[in-house]
Amino acid sequence: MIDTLEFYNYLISKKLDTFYGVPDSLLKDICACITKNSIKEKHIITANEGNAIGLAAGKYLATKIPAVVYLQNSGLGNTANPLISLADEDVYKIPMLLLVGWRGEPNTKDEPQHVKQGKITLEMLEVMGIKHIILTDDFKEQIDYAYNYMMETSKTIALIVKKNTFSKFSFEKNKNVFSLTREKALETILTKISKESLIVSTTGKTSREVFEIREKNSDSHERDFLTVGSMGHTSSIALGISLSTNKKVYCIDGDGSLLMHLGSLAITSKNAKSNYKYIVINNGAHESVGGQPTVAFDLDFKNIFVGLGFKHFFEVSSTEEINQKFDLFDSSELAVMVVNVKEGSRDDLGRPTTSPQENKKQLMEFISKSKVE
Ligand SMILES: Cc1ncc(C[n+]2csc(CCOP(=O)(O)OP(=O)(O)O)c2C)c(N)n1
Repeated sequence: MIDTLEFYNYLISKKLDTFYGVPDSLLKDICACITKNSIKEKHIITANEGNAIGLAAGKYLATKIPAVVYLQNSGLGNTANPLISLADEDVYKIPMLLLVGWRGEPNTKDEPQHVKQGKITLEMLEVMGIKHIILTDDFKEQIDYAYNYMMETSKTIALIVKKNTFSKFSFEKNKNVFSLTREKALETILTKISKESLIVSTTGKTSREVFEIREKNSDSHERDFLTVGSMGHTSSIALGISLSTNKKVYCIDGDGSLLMHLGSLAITSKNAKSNYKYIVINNGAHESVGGQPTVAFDLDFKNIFVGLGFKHFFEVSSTEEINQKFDLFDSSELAVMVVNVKEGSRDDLGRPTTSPQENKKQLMEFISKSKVE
């Protein structure tokens, strides 16, 4: 196991002191260490992983020093375009050090959405012409090697991080002012949604909680689409469904997920019918992967949503407010409800026990069954 602070300090000693990225559960401790020790200008938690590659390119152009870009391997797809068409040796040839959390590593147990990505992670990097090193306790030699490689070749290199690579590192999170939990908010919202309607919930613990609330209430899962992977695309999946059914479709997004592909919401507002309902559970954090902050609490969501073309905006922070405002939200066209919650979740929160394909089958049967009726 690598001492997290020692790893961080070694990077700093090589002048690799600028960090951009999207947090990952396998990188939780190193992300916490970076957040605690880096000044604002040297660490930016980005909207998506491509955003981080762009920043790293800019940093190199201005300083000749590569930046460190951290990401879960799920985010490799988001990096592919700027890595291939910007940083690649056939284009601008801009080096950066990637720190990639290896979810779904072959022969380890992981969730279904990580299995394929885990299998093809090294291959994807190879196809993109990116050398990779599996990070081990010999991290100092590995960082030396990566540093010299970047300096000599001006190419990008990746350090691959397996599960349990870094030692525990905790940081004092900025507590937000809200007292409602995400699970309680979801529980309240779910009671308000008719049994004829559909739910598309976002990546991470939100979908896990939706699943568990259904189990607790002995409800079926046939009305829910759990977006276990493809972070940031929940609103688009919901839009796609809503355009082809008359049922109401409630998208339950997270702040990190909504920020990841914010532009999609402009397309949503222009194309959604009155059956599309958008709910954001806002805890100002990437809570599912360690609680690193997003910029959500610094934003003016009302103006953002109105500017994007949504017609009605509701903001709530308690179960009472959800109960008071839900009916109006529900009957208003192109409406958004932002639900402010505190961070955190139950320690014993489970995971869906049905597979993604079972979930898909049930949902599709539910949609088609009710079309005939
Ligand atoms: C493309 C991509 N990048 C990173 C991740 C890792 N990841 C899973 S959930 C999550 C945080 C989601 O944050 P938010 O939408 O605010 O929901 P919260 O966890 O706070 O409820 C992240 C970063 C991922 N699954 N996919």
